[in-house]
Amino acid sequence: MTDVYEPLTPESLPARLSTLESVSSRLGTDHTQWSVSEIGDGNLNLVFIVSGGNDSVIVKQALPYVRLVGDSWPLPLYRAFYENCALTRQASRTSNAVPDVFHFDEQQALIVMEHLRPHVILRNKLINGEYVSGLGQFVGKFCAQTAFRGSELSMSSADKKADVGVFSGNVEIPAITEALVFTDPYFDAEMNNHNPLLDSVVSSLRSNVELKSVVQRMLMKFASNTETMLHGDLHSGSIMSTDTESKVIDPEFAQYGPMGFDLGMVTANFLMAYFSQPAHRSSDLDDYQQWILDVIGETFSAFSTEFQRLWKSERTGMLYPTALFEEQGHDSSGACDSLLASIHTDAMAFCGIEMHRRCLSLAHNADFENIEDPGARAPLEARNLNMGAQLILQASAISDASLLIGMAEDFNKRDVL
Ligand code: SR1
Ligand code: MG
Repeated sequence: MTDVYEPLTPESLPARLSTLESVSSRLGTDHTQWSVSEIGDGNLNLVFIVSGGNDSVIVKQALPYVRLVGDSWPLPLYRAFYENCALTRQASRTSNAVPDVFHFDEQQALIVMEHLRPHVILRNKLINGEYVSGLGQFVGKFCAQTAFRGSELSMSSADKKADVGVFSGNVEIPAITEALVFTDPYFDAEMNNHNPLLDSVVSSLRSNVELKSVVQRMLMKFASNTETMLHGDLHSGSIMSTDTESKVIDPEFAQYGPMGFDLGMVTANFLMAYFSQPAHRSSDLDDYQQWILDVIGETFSAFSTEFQRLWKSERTGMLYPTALFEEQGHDSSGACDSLLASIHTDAMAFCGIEMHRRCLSLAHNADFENIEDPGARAPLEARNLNMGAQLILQASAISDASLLIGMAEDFNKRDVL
């Protein structure tokens, strides 16, 4: 492959990747027999499925700009390096939860990885009303394992600080989140868009100084608090599922940040799936919405259970050392519960912020956007926006998942517009 970065095309890909043993050993050595389709429907990258023989791989290549916007918004290719770092770390911190990486080419900003089959993007399953067994358990465990094992609860201080150093070179990707998630939703930023029927709700959110202050406080935590390596963009488009198995993909927004961030983001996406359901189905609406709420409950329960298990069995880092607790005959479970409570509070506020940005900022989600009639969409988005505000403003009062679920049920009945 040439040294100079060049975006792949379906036509150029087979010849350009033909010398990679990790690919030809799977697809066959005659690259003229491979077939390629570009399937990237995300906001940033090229993604190809390459098939040959009885096998297939995914080839993901970064573009030097934001695909969603075009070359007026340049974005460094080095983000592929961080995605590869994140995939490697997640693979070692979880079991069977992320795709295998077969090859990484830094120059070409390209990762060849396992083609997850027959998995599909979870967001599409949620829009279609499909059930995924074990989803909450999987997500909660993934968040707990990555949060715990990427922190100084588990890692040595030197290793963790060195890794924070590695990720500190990544500036532009966190800057996207800092702007699109935490800042733009709360003023009339250039790239924003929202349903005009929501004007009154949006104007009330944007004039709430207390709300903006809390969101900026959460941004400060996000930007300055290096508790653990985050996935950084854990929404239902970053999870692929069959009816019985799920995997997490796309960690290109990985950075060090607060432990409650991924948990809050993914919960927001479950809640948006929940609020958007009345426009996607009628006959089984109640059952399906209840299932989504059950998934949220299971996610939080699995997070706590796994975190507490790791606390007891893998607390080998600098923080809360056993020398200070167990070896003194002191029970540390209260310290663990108190840490879990503060993670939960952060997660509630991050959840509310993500619920806002997906209706107000640049990158909306299909749960709402697929509802073509703005008049049908607006009341559902308004429930979502108003619950988001309450989560941000009352984060510490929503001290367990049952309160969160009760709040969602309450907002789901409200006629806001
Ligand atoms: C310009 S990138 C917009 C969004 O896409 C990614 O998936 C992240 O969620 C980002 O905020
Ligand atoms: Mg993504």
